[in-house]
Amino acid sequence: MSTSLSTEQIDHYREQGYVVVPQALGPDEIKRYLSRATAIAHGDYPPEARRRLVKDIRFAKGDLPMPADPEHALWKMLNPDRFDPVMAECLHLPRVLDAVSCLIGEDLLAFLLMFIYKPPGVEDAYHPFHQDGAYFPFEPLDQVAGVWIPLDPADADNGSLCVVPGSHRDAIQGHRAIQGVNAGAFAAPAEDDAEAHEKSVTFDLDPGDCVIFHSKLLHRTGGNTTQRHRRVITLHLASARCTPKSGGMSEFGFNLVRGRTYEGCLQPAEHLSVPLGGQNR
Ligand SMILES: O=C(O)CCC(=O)C(=O)O
Repeated sequence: MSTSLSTEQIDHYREQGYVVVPQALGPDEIKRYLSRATAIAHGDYPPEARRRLVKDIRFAKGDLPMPADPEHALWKMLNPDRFDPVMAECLHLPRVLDAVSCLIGEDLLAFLLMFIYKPPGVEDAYHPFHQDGAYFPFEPLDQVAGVWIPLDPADADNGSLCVVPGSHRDAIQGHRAIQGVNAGAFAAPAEDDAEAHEKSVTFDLDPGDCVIFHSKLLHRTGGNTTQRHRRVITLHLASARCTPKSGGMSEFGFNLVRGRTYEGCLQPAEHLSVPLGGQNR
């Protein structure tokens, strides 16, 4: 068992549904992933990866003029590990895996890596309250955690992560689409609940800090009222003891990143992520 989290941190996760791990990434790693993301945003990717670069809805629909810098128009890179070996390293960040293994066990499947932007100056680019577990057809959700790692200083003004402590004990709520919000960013009823907003906590984070949160925890991010970037790496991890509730698992592309698999449980998808250092660009 990894001992990277203290008993107090583990208890905090169990009670509140999240824990903050300061400086999970160092300055060199931050620089490496930021500069790689910038290169990708400026066109350094294979043609088949184009659909994985998703613009913020306001730029995609032409409601806002395209900024001079294409990186300022992006909402996210979806599973960049599937086309880029540098981004694929983010599935294996050692301090992140050490910490997550203290919470959901030593056998870990990583899935749904995203590099998410909050475009500078786009004040209404909010992502409403939701529970990630609403998207996941496997169980138990207590054995699934998300990680959110800003690579820029993140605060309430540029769209940092905001959570409702303790909400991971609630059931998964019905989620719905909201007009004007990025496609697929569904909202839980809590988005319209003043009490949920009052109870919520917004993190002030330094680059490289990591929030690990339970897959049922209600969370959201606000818009970016600043001209600063807010770029984050997000990743989800499931215990390899989780079992599928239905078919259609292949879209998740599980990667075994620690430990072993179990018969009848979630299985890694072969050859989805490019091998580390294994591709010429
Ligand atoms: O970083 C963001 O803006 C939102 C991330 C998030 O909550 C998600 O992708 O589920």
